[in-house]
Amino acid sequence: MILLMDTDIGDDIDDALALGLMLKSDVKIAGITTVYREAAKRVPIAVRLLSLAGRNDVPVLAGASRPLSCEARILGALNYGEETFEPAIEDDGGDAAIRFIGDCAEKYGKELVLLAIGAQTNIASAIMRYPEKMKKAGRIVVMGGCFTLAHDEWNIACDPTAARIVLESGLDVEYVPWEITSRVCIGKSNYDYILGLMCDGLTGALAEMVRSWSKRNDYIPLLHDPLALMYALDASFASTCRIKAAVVEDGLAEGITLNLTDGSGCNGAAYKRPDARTVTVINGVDEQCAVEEFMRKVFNKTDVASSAAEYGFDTLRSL
Ligand SMILES: [Ca+2]
Repeated sequence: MILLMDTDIGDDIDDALALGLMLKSDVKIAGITTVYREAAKRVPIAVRLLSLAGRNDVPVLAGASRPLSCEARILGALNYGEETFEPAIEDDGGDAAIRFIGDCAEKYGKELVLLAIGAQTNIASAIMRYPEKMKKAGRIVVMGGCFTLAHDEWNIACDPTAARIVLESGLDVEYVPWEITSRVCIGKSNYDYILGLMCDGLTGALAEMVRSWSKRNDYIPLLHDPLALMYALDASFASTCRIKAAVVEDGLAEGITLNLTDGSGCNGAAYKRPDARTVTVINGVDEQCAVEEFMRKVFNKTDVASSAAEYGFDTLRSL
């Protein structure tokens, strides 16, 4: 397996945490591409974390800032990592990053796992521009979608057209959806532990980014993107099911992912969608196990002060 992470690092803190987890995991890394508004400004944040891990060999490319189908939802500053914004990276509209994704698919073939933890603009663009190369790729693991509620999950809603193109691509697409990831919270005691962590290197930089992010956000980090990485690394980490799914690209339900397994849409939408595709969706994970593994690997925290009760989770659920 060799991973290519496509990320909107710089908004929610979970991308930085996923990158930290990837750097502390024993996995080959093909490269990192950034996506969504201010894609070029996201690059130095990733470069800094790679550098602290001694991984200057990993290429980082600025992808597309503009979605295929709509305007970027937020304008203005990113949420953390300002100290890394200079020097500015040239913004080529994502051309080099999209070409890089296609080239990696050709070079690594089925070994390549594309980890899509932002809007899917770059990956959809690569599928459109380099269809023959992209057919050679292995899995596409997407953090995104919601298949039990009529909820326009962020990564899908930021570029519904891109999400539709990826879903309909015929490639091996697996979804780690919002209704599962949003229940994997690090918990108050782990959060306080990270906020108080003063150390050097990658771990210290991640703690500093969490502190910077925490000044603008009043909720405890959820491990959306790290969970997608954990599943990409070890599919036995979560239970899965196969469903028929579609993306609503426009109109009032724009950005909603439909579960059409029963023919009507069990997340409340009675759509007939000939464009539905059968995809793999995570439908259960041991949240406490995920949080503990994350804290151990990324923040070297071996004593587990948190409890399942603190997270407020049930354990498994089914679609
Ligand atoms: Ca993300």
